Amino acid sequence: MAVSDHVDLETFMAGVTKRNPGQTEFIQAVHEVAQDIFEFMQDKVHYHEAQILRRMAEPDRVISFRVCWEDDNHNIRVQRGWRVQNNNAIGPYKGGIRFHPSVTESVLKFLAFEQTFKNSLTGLPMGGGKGGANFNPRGKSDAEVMRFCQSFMSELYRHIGPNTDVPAGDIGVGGREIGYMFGQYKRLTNRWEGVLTGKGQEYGGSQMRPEATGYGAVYFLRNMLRHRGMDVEGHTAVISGSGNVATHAAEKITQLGGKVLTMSDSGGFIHDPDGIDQEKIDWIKHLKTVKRGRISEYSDHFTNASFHEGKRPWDVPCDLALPCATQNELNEDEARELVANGVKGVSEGANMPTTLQGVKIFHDAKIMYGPGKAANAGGVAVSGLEMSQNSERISWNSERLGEMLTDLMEGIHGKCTEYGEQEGGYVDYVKGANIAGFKKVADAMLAFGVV
Ligand code: NDP
Ligand code: 2IT
Repeated sequence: MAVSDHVDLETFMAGVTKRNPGQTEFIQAVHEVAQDIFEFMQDKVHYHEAQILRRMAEPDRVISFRVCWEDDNHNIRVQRGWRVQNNNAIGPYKGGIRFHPSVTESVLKFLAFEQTFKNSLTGLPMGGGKGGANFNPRGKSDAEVMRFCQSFMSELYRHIGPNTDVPAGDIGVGGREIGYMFGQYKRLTNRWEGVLTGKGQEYGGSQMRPEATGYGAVYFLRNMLRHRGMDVEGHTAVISGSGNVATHAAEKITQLGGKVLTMSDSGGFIHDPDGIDQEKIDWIKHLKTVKRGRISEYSDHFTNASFHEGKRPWDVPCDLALPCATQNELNEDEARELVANGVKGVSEGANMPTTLQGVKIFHDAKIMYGPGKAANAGGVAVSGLEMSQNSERISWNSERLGEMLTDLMEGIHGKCTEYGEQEGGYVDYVKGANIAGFKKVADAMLAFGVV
């Protein structure tokens, strides 16, 4: 069959849209990838014939289940849980679990799809998956969170395993939740095995895993800057979010001599013109993980800072921007504002935080823009190393893991430049990440025939 007989991008996307009605986030994520892959596949008839992209955009399976739990007032509560197993061509399904009221099947399908490319980019043998529930941990007691996690795992445990599917944390799922879920898995199966990553250090967790996503996003940013003869030192950074990724990104920016100006949560952002140094970052970590408070409390404590209720931080002038909260948190107008204020580099700690139109603004302005699937891959990469350590029944030290993380991020940057470097030296990191991530999975799928 001639290449010209195959569907074009528009027809392909019309099919995706028709088959996934109302799933806007999933359609957005597929669209972003398909734009680059259709260009890449133009002269590669075997990918078209094998319908590779169509198969990647159809999850291997979507498991949906009821999660019942009892709150502290003895009310029976019902949530919906999911695990989306997108693709296991190159390794067991791997990807986080998100507990947030905004979780839908569309959100988890987009995340599992993105994860497939991200995990491929790491070079480690991991397929793509994602899970979660529309459960809001905010304001819940530890006992309520424990009961929810146990109930969630009472169904999930049938679908996962160290060689099948290895979940980890994401929004609303940190060390506490992983502990409760691992405990329940172990109780149900009577097996101690590396079925989750992001575990505590006492029970098989890896050094550097808590830091890996945020640190990795800054290493990726540093790689982009160095590629253009610049560095992090002396630059100001605007960061959104105040969770695991945001606080560790802030920590690494500070360690490398940059100055962090903002952090946020869903209530608004704080702006500290003096810079958010290590002591203040430690204060935020305590606020968020121990007190489980709100970022607005920062400006009550550090009185030089201001709190901007209901706002996002993108109009604060900066050299570097790191969206580290959630999807579609940086739109076209905000991208334009960042460019107008002279932003040099954008590195996405979050998954798909910039809208498609926002990405276009960055590209048109030739801003260094590292998409989440490349920039935040350090987290899942160290998860992959946690799996290796669990299999070997050994623990590596943080120095070794820190070096491996910097090497992994450099490797991902190299793959992006290999496929994304344009005439004149500008690197289209989206294209580079999409093509490099696609190629490995696609070639594995070709090897398997029609399955
Ligand atoms: P956390 O739960 O630790 O923190 C999430 C942060 O984002 C909180 O400050 C939260 O504020 C904020 N946030 C969440 N949802 C929204 C929203 N709808 N609007 C505004 N703010 C919001 O999660 P992580 O730090 O782990 O995850 C942050 C991002 O990084 C996500 O996109 C995740 O997918 C991505 N990521 C995480 C990895 C990891 O290893 N943890 C790996 C790779 C990517 P609030 O408390 O008000 O909800
Ligand atoms: O989006 C992500 O890469 C994560 N939430 C981490 C996944 C993992 O398996 O560590």
